[in-house]
Amino acid sequence: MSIIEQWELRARFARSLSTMYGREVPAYNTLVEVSEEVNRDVVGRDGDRAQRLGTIDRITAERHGAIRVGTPAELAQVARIFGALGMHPVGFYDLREAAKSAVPVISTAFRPVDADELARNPFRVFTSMLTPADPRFFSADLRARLEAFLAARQLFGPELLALAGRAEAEQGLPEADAERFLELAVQAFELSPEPVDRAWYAELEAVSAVAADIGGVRSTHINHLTPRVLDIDDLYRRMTERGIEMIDTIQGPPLWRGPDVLLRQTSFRALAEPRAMREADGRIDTGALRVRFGEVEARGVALTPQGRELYDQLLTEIDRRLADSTGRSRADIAVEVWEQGLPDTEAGLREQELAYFTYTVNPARPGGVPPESLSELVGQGWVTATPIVYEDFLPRSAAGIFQSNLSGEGSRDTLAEGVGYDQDWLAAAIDRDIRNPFHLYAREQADSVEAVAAHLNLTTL
Ligand code: OOG
Ligand code: NI
Repeated sequence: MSIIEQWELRARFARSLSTMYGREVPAYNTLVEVSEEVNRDVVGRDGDRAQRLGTIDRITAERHGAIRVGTPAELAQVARIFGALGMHPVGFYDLREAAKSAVPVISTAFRPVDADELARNPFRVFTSMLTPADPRFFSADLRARLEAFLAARQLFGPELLALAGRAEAEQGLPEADAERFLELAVQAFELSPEPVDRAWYAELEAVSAVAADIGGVRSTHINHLTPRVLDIDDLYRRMTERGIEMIDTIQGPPLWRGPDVLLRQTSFRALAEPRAMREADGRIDTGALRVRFGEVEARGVALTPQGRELYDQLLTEIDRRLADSTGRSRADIAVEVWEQGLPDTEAGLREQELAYFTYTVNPARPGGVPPESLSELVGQGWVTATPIVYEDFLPRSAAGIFQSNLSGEGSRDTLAEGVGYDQDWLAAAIDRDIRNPFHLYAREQADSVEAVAAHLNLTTL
């Protein structure tokens, strides 16, 4: 019997989710359309250079989603569904600590981890879990009612979870089961028509709009789905020209003359969607909630821990200069700081070990005895270095993206002590390892160096 493998389940899931989300949030379709236009234009203009960080086929299909759940048990179930799709938890993000816009959640990203799996379909989901035990956000009384509410709901049915378990154990499913699994999985992330209890929602919203979105309803839903674009500045202009109001900035590194690093993202603000509301007297009204929005992103090369440290220093430096300056734009200052602080070529990033690359032996290499360092091998045409694309997220842009649907400031008690909820706690709660993104990139780079060394008979690389 033929088995639908996990990568294909993942690709199909991403496609079905995209169709469903486009039906629910038509502006998402506009974003996808404009992204495809921009990508076609960039490939037309720059050819192969445009595909240095992924083939156009990969990029056209590439999406990330965001979902939010309420409890460790729910997160463990989500992990099982994503596990079926060959997606594993990578990285830990604590959005409670964000300076400007703290949100009572901790997060990880589910994604493929092997290079060939990423090349087949890189679908990833930024997944957040509410932190009701954090007294900076929730009083003991609210926490107790919230936890009781969450314990009484069921986001994922037994049939879906059983199929997910099987798909993960058997690394795929037969066609009929695969279809059923995908149908149930997509359904689980649709917006529910069930009325929202207005008073309960409002009580949570006073703490945080994200808390209300998660704990104010008895179901979950996909919060946004993000296409990847090759020129995000161009996309921003074109969306604005179409009359879609974007957030003020593109988050992450500035547009500058050097290589794209990490991740740049932007979004439009959440749109009001009609939702049935249950009033205090039991009457059902039509209300509206601003929850879901559109986001788009451009991806660059993955940075090493040293590179990331430098990146964080540069961000701090931008903030410092911005505070000291009068009237200069953040974008201007960012470019200046970048040009002073970061090598403006891939070779520079490589030689200072600021970014990750894979290495392959050049079929048209010179003859004779190869030099014994990677940088000479690349410099003399023996070996080609290709940047490894950043597959993860950035806490600071994530905090900014959460802002896209924060209706109000919410409230956080800045005097109370935060509690627990660190990466080990999260891993134990879902009983799965949470991988360190740096290790994944470093392993990919090291494997390629080893293959080069074996091929060229170099023992010292
Ligand atoms: C997730 C926000 C983070 C990103 O791209 O950084 C995110 C959310 O709004 O649930 O998706
Ligand atoms: Ni996102």
